[in-house]
Formats: sequence, C-alpha cells, structure tokens
Amino acid sequence: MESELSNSAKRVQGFLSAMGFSFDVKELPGSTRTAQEAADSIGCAVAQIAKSLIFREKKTDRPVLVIASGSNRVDLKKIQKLMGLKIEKADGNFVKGRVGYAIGGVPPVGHDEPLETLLDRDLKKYETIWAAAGTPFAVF
Ligand code: 5CA
Repeated sequence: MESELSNSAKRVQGFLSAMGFSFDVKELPGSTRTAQEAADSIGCAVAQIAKSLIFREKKTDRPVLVIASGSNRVDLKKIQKLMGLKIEKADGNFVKGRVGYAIGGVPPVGHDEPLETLLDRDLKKYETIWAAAGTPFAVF
C-alpha cells in the first residue's frame, strides 16, 4: 500500500500514477539490491529484471540511463560505436546527486531530470518484467 512505502518508493509510485500507469510499487521483505537478489526475492528469472544503470557521458558530464535485462552485460564499446556516446560507469555520489536515487534502487523512471535512455530489446521477450522502485527493497 502506498502509505506504507518509504519516501523514495513513494516518489516512484507517485510518478507512475501521475503518468497514468497502473503499476503498483511493492516493497519486499528480501533484498532487491542487485538483479540476482531481485530475481530471487520476486521469484522470477534474472533476465526478467530490468536493471537501471547510470553512466556518465564524459564530454557533457550528463547522466545516461541504460535499462538492460538482468542477465546481460552492458558493452560500453558497443554503445560508443552505435550511439557515438562516450560513457563511463558513474560512481555512487554522481548517481544519487544527479539522478536522485542511491545505487541498488535506481528506478527506470521518476528521476530528478529526464535522462537520455537506452533500452535493451531483450526485455521485450518477456510478458512480465520487474524494475527497481527507488530503494533496494522496492520493485514494480
Ligand atoms: N534493484 C536492482 C534491480 S531491481 C538494481 O538496482 N540492480 S542493478 O543491477 O541495476 O544495480 C546494481 C548496479 O549498480 C550494478 O550492476 C552496478 O552497475 C551498479 N553498482 C553497484 N555498485 C556500484 C559502485 N560501487 N559504483 C558504481 N556502480 C555500482
């Protein structure tokens, strides 16, 4: 229930509801900090976890969001080749400061500012996918 969610999870639920999505953010008793932990806590395949990874575009210092299937590794060279984006992994301070959520709970939506976003096509294979909702215990 929304009233019982922590502040960051409430923020994600608020965004989803405001945008007209009927997704319910759920806080689980088990950790969802990593894709594997989330899959174990939810009881789904790790490939059904949409992990939201934040990178830093070197030239502009802007955050870039990559939403990838939990079983895939993000290939930075491939992204650079296809998109012309020079990006590197962001550290925890950058993620929290620029995106508004701590690593382990970064959601695919509801950030401090709109983010340039790359989406892994593999996620379309699944009827149901799960993503982080602001904390290492919250998903939708
Ligand atoms: N809540 C789950 C998905 S439901 C989740 O956030 N999974 S994740 O894979 O998107 O988030 C963990 C990711 O955070 C790791 O894949 C890694 O890219 C990143 N990460 C973990 N520790 C660090 C760190 N010290 N610095 C930068 N990134 C990190």
